[in-house]
Amino acid sequence: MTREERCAKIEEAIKALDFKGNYIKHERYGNGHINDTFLIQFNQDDRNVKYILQRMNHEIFKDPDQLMKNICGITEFLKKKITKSHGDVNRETMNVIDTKKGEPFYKDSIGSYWRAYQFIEDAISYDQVDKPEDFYQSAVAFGRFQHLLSDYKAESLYETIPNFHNTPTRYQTFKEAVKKDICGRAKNVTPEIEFICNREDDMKICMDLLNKEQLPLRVTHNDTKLNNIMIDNKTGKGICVIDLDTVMPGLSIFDFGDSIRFGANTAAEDETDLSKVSLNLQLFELYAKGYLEGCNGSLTKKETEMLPMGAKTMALECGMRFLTDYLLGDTYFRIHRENHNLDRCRTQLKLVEDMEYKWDEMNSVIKKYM
Ligand code: ADP
Ligand code: GN1
Ligand code: MG
Repeated sequence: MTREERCAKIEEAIKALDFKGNYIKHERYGNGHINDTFLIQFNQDDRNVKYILQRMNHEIFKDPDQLMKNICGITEFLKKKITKSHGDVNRETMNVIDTKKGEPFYKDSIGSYWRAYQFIEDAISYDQVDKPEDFYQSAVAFGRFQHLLSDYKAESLYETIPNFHNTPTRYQTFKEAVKKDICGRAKNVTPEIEFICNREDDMKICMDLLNKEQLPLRVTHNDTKLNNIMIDNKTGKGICVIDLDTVMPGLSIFDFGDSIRFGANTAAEDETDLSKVSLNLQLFELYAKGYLEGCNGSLTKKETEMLPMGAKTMALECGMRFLTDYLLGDTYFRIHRENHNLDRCRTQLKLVEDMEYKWDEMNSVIKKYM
């Protein structure tokens, strides 16, 4: 699609959605790997009002109707709780903007799906940890999110991506990608393939505990990267959990783990100098403290004990997903350079290696909070 064609589609979506005021401009926004995100500006009574407009990734999220039902259900539920505790419903949860016809999303003339949210002002989402305090506050906010949704009807949620964090299923998909090797890239990544295959047994541990009912199925976010939290500019608190596309039944230890693999890494997710990649144990502890505080006693003893395994499993799974996408020709995660998915895979596997090296220390940290 040319730039002009894309702009025309954005403008079609803007016309269909129930924004107030006069449209000024739009620009690409954020660093998400999945959706196309735009900042939209309007003039309302001489005030500049912003919205977030997203073209949902329909290749990945097959059923936008079910996805938006999940999001509307969750945000309405959160709004009731926030109102009860005298919070600000405009900033502490996402607010979906309906279309002029009252639908929560718009399907354009070429079959793309669009949805919009109120823009959360005076807050920022970080792509890496600059101040440990921000990471701690994100932990409290993700923990609180878990706690607030602990009485949400999990069975009412659609599985927006089936088997999203089913690590053994991901492993099967990975092995098929290696076997088919449709791009002829497997020969470049023999050590990475071997590293993953050597850890087949580790991948089953958390899902086995779920199947044996030793870990509870909860309503989880499933994509708890630091940049999916808005941090308030004034108070420094994690004000709002965003990117709700993958809220589904899942494991709390995976929400914990996904945050760790992203935020407690001493390097960026796509760092090419692997000597910079390691697990920062201080950040690991800070996040564990914040997450448990936010959960406010709602995690079981077993869940708490398994937090390190949640972190290792998420790093391993994510590394395997990046490598699968590299082998399949980079069709899932948005890439910005050649071998981007391979670079991302390598940081995750290096992180797994470092977690294995620091395994006893990780477990000792968690014991302090049990
Ligand atoms: P993706 O699924 O591609 O990661 P996100 O929903 O996380 O997309 O959005 C991408 C980025 O856009 C976020 O990291 C955040 O910076 C910004 N963003 C998303 N929603 C809002 C919002 N309601 N208010 C302010 N910024 C937002
Ligand atoms: C994607 O959408 P975003 O950028 O927040 C992905 C996550 C991965 C992450 C890796 C729906 O998250 O599962 O952990 O990239 N989201 C989806 O950075 O697949
Ligand atoms: Mg995101």
